[in-house]
Order: sequence, then C-alpha cells, then structure tokens
Amino acid sequence: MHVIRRPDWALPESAATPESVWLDRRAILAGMGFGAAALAAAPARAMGPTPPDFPHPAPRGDAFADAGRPVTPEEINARYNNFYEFGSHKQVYDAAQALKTEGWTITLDGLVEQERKIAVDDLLTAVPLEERVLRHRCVEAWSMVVPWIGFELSALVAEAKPLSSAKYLRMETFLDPSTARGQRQFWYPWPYVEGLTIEEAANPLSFMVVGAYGRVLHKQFGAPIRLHLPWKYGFKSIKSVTRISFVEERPVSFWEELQAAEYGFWANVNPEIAHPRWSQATEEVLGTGERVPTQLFNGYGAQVAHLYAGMEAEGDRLWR
Ligand SMILES: Nc1nc2c(c(=O)[nH]1)N[C@H]1C(S)=C(S)[C@@H](COP(=O)(O)O)O[C@H]1N2
Ligand SMILES: [Mo]
Repeated sequence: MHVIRRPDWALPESAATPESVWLDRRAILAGMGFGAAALAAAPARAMGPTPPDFPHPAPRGDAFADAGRPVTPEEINARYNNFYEFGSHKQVYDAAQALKTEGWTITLDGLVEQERKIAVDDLLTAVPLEERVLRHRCVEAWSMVVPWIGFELSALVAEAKPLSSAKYLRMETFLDPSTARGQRQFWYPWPYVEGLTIEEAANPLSFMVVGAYGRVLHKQFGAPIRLHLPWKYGFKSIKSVTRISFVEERPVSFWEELQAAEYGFWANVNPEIAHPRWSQATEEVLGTGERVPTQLFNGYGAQVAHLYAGMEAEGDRLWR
C-alpha cells in the first residue's frame, strides 16, 4: 500500500516499495536456485509460534472446497502479511505475536436494539462454523489462496439485532500502541476502520474468519477474528475486529481517509479499472512467481454482482 500524502522523509523505505521488496527477494532466491518450492519447504523458523489446532468442528463446505488454484503454503503466507498495526512492511509475524487475544470481545453498538459486548469464545459455540478455501486479491496486485475457518457475517449481524434505520456496518480494529508499534506512527488515522453496506453484510460470501490451515487464527492473520470479503480488494478485509457499529452514514475507512482517490469504499476487484498508479489486469500468485489474469469480482461475480446492479453512477469508484 503506497501512501504519498506525507513527505518522502517520513516514509520508511519498506513502506514505499512493498512490492519491489518482495519481487527482488524472490528474484534473488530464484537466481540462487531456490524457487518457491524451497521457500515452502523451509523450516517454519520465521513463522512465529504455530497456533494450536482449531478446537471446534468446521466442515469444509462443498461450494468452497476448491479455489481453482493451489492453496498458498502456510509458511509462505504466514510470513507475508499486511498488518500495519505491526509495521508498514510484510514481515510482521514476529511483532504480531505481542497481540493478546485471550478474552477478546466485540462491541456491537450504534443502531441496534441493545448495545452489547460479545465474547469471541461464546460466539464460536453459537454460530455454524465451516472451512472455505478462498482467493484473496490484494490491491497491490498479489493474491493468495487460504483455507479459512469461520462463519457468515450474517450470523453476527443477527446477534446484533440492528434497527431498520441501519444502512452500514462500521468495523474497527483494536487500538493499543503499547503492543502494536505501528500505531505509534502518528500520521496514520488509527484505529483501522472498514465498512460495508447491510446488504453486503447479509451476503453469504461475507465471512468472519477465526481460523486458517486447520488452526486457531495466526496472530499475523488478524487473530482472533477478522473479516474476509473475497470479491473486494484485500484492504476491506479488516483484521482483529473489536467493534461493529451499525450506522446510517457511510463510514470512512482507514485507507480512504489517507488517500480517497486510490482506496475507496466499494473496492470491488476489476481487472479493467487500473489503480491510479498501476494496472490491476494481472496478479502475482504469492509464493509461485506466476502472474495470472485478475478476474472481475475476483471470480465471485455470480454470488455478488447483483449487489451493484443499477449503480453505474458510482463510475470507477465501484472498483477502487
Ligand atoms: N487491521 C488491519 N486489517 C487489515 C490490514 C491492516 O493493515 N490492518 N491490511 C489489509 C490488507 S491491505 C490485506 S491485503 C489483508 C492481508 O491479510 P493477510 O495478512 O492475512 O494476507 O488484510 C487487510 N486487513
Ligand atoms: Mo492489501
């Protein structure tokens, strides 16, 4: 994610060139005779502690058993994350281990019958859990495939009992600069915020994630609970959610606040609408060195395209 509003001197070099850092490292490894396979086979040394096996049954749903592409190896995925709370670069797995996830709660407030706090541990015994193998497309033009464990966001909305006046969900990540060093970078508008419409939240594809690769969610993936919206650019999939507010006005997200012309509210994946500074036509498949064509709605149009029917007036804003 590039942010150009602040002066160059304020930008750590790693934040200015996240993609080139990755590509260079890969090129160097390839040149040395280590391809993706060698990376995948590398010991889990730098992955951080391996989380325990997921403690509840979560059957793999037929509809999401196969993403049409191989699953990204866990060791690669767990060492390549966007989690700005722990640094504006990809290698945050170590720093993210500081996150304390025990006793985590989510506040449900705003336009709801009654404001409440719900413990994630309680939630897990109240909702139907399943495993879904899903494609994820970052706005930076790389992608991955992850076997997530989670439940439909609609189940959480049902717990919240929103009023009919609620039009949007505003979601927030924790705020704790003492454990998340990235939050001491004062020029970012912490805490991380994202949002979606009530209709989007009701769509069965909107998924709350609590596990991955058969385990409790790795901290660097946004433990203990994060969102995954597979048809939108990755920044919409907010991590480590602590609060969901039901609101009438469209929320302004973290990235929109920083750079509205580049990162908007809808951010639906579309290969034909370029980011202002790069093409979105293709994507690098994480860990393989392969580039593949990007698909409209990241290939999930059959499930979600109807949500945007008649919204042509939004123009390019639907796609970034
Ligand atoms: N709170 C929070 N959520 C976040 C981010 C972040 O920096 N902070 N990064 C986003 C971006 S840009 C992407 S691509 C995905 C990355 O998820 P992953 O690290 O599990 O691959 O998380 C999204 N959610
Ligand atoms: Mo992203």
